[in-house]
Amino acid sequence: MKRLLALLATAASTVGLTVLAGPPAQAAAGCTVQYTITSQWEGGFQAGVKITNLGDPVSGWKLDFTMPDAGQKVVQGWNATWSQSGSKVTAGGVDWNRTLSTGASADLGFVGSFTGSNPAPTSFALNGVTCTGSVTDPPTDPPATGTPTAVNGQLHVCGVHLCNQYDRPVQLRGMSTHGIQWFGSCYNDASLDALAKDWKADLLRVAMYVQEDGYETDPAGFTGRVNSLVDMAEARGMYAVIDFHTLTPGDPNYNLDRAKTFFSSVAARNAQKKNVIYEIANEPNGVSWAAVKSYAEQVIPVIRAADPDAVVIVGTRGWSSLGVSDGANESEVVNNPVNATNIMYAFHFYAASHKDTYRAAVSRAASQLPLFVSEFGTVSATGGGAVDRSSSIAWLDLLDRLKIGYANWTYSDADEGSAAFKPGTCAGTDYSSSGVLTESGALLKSRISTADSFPTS
Ligand code: IDC
Repeated sequence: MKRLLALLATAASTVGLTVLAGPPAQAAAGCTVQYTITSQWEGGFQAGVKITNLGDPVSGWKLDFTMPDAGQKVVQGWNATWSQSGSKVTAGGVDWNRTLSTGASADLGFVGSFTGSNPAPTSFALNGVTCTGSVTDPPTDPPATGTPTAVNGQLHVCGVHLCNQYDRPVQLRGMSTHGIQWFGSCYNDASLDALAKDWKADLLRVAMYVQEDGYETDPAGFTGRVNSLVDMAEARGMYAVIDFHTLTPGDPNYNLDRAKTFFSSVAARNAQKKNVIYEIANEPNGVSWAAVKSYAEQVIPVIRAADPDAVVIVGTRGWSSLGVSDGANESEVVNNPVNATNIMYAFHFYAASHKDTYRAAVSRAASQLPLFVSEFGTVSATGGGAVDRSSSIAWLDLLDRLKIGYANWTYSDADEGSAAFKPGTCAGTDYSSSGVLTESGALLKSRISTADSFPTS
């Protein structure tokens, strides 16, 4: 129930929202509608609309709903006739789905554009009968056998490791998105297929910036976009790290209220899924460990209330360097850990900038703290410059040896050395050939695509 209320409170932000109507007497009428933003990019999006008829059979139907934001427009739809007048959208049944027996569904969808925010519509009417009522969890798709999530199931922290459903340590290897507010077009079915099948990645980190035109400008739209990427990773058997990408300002407490709102929503919505890991603050900087710990101890309970068993990653001081970039070290965390269980601490590095001192800190800390490298680059800390091959390889060898999971910055075509794809790649459809990879992308693909050896007993 708590979950339902949380979802209702953020209904406008929820994708995969299902609305139920109780059938009146006489001709039974009622419906559920599930509206899912399946992908979103700058100014555009794709939505799936699933109608289920709960009433008497119909031999023709019209679905009406209102776009919440004046700038939202249907551009082109499928599996229905689509029209829009002002903010009112009407979809009508076509030959192959005009007849809906009781319990039958029709799947339609459209490509849309938007100018301001892109919230999901909250109310739908089928043949004039409003579909209102309770909100239920979105369906969870069982992952294909043999995929990382199918083999490992729900993860948990065991000692200093991340463990799978057999309580055995696993190392997850994958990629981080770039800021989804800028590179949304890079995350689509083709690119995620390539990540799962060609790269054989175990995880996708979803970097949702909070500032820099990110979450704070459109909480509902970004929440929906993150949820849809969680679903896309789940469908391919990959874990999804939901990264609340705080960066500037460096004090995560600046975003404490936003974090509580965001995580209560995504944790409720994704509670039944086994593929979600929550990363509550990307890179605290210019702030004490005590302040970061205080933030964590306020945000983690919000997640636990909705999704009790998920692993949470806590950022560390000095841009998630365990304090090293601020002249401290891991002892400040070891001596004053976050008061919570089933958590890991983030360590981030950029191979051309962070070398032996940082590797020494990780080597020491790894026997005392559960660590997760939720972001690293092969280049300098600016995200640009040349790939430092020898430092990158030294780091990756160390992480493999210590069984520390990682996500590389970035699975994108940004015009900077850290991007895995050459500029322009995301405007096309090829994410698989070697010709689209940068030097960094080729190095990471070669490391990530080697066989996993996940223990199964
Ligand atoms: C960088 C991006 C760059 C963007 C900049 C500012 O690569 O395109 O202009 O952020 O938002 C981090 C951060 C990550 C940085 C990355 C490289 O988590 O957001 O991305 N980096 O500078 N920490 C260390 C390096």
